Amino acid sequence: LSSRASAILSALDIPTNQEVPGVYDGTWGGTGDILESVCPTTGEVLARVQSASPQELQTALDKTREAYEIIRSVPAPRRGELLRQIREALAAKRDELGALVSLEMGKIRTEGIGEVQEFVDIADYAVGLSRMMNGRVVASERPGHSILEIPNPLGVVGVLSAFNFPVAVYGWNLALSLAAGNATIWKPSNTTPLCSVAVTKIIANVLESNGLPGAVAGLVTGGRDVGEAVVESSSVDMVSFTGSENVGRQVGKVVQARFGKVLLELGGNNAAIVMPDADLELAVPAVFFGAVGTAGQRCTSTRRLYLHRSIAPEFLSRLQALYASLRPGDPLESSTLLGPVHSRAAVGIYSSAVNRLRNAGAEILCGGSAFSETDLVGELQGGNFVRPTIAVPKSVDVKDEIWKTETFAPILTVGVFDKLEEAIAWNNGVPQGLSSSLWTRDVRNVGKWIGPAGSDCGIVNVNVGTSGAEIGAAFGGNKSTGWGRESGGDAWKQYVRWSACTVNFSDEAPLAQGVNFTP
Ligand code: UN1
Repeated sequence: LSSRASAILSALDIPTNQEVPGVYDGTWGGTGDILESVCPTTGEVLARVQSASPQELQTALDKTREAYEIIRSVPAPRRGELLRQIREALAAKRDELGALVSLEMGKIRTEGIGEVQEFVDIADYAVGLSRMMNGRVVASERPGHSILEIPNPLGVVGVLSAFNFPVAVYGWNLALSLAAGNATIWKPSNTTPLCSVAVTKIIANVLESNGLPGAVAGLVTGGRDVGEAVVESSSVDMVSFTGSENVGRQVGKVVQARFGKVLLELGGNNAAIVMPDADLELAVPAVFFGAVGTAGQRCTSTRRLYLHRSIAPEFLSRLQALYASLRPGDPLESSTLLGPVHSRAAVGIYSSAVNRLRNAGAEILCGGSAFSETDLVGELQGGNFVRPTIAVPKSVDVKDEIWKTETFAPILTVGVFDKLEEAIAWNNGVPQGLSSSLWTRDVRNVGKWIGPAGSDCGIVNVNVGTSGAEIGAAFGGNKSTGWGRESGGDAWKQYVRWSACTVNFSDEAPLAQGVNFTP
């Protein structure tokens, strides 16, 4: 193992040069298939992770259920105290974990650390929430009666997370789920197992030192079969899935068929709209970050750019100047803005999307090809680097593949409009509905954009890019994005089972609606 990698793994107590146990249910194990964790920057194999066998998965599910029966009776503010300790433990390893995210996922250092910060933030939020997950008392129509709405714990929450946010998305789920009194079983992406092992170790330490079963926050690494088993298991009360629309559609069907609860965070095909009165000093860098940050691999990445005709040439020339400054680099170097895409497969997805644009007659303003080995120096030659691309198709037809498909790569597709209404129709005309962004200084445009005839996305920003949401508001999207909400806002309400309790304190037992049933 390179010294670069082994320093990062050692700092997080992950064994180097031997197989890494990838299953935790109170004890560590893993006798299933071996998952190779491959560094997207160099191609180096970072570790061989022992995933869950079918038998181990079953045991982990059983132990998670037992752990639920313990954690559900721990008072919510005590669960908040656990979250406070988890928050402290994560913050103490912020840089180390952030570096592991960069190493294994490929995002640049500041974003890797930012992702750990997102977990710290949601843990803070959940500490407060643990004293505020209030139900209510509803007025009864019957004398001497009270109606209580009580948020009780739900059970076992299965979290299936994607490679692109290997820490934060689990964090959003774990924090709310634990505050609500649930046990969680995590099936991370099979290409980022080390991040999940490192995070689980930190949380397990806190649970164990508080005398609680580690299976309150269990981990089962593995491939598709492990994910399917979690989704199909009737002992998983809610499945929270982040990933593609295709897999999400399957997950939704399977969980619905067994009447489980499901929370879906699927594709984004996010647009930024720039009006003639926008402050380009702000808008150009924001679009640059939205489209190129994380090498275009956020659900919230800016994929479509709709420019008003009057500012389009100036906007594009300023944006191209920023693109021209990009150099591929090691995401662990602080000067790097462009890291690799996560996998070889992602390079293929990028290349076919660029070809599709070319075949449709789009003008490629910059980028347009993956970096070949000869373009790269030293150990980066083994990495998955692609050139961020700006493409201008001949016209905008949001029913066309080139506009309506999410490509998880740094490709920005540009269209020119004359009227805001036209741009809003384009924004809304695709199947996905995650994030959207309007750039304007005219309050009348803002009113249109955030109102009933405005953006139909879950995230509707003004003078703020499509990506990089804070944890305080509910995060999620509509339509084929799956309608799920995670993180802040009212998202916690999905992690509980609501009990409507009518209690009679009186000496009479009247029926509702004045019904008389006396013989
Ligand atoms: C994702 O891409 O799956 O808003 C999550 C953002 C981040 C989270 C993205 N806070 O870009």
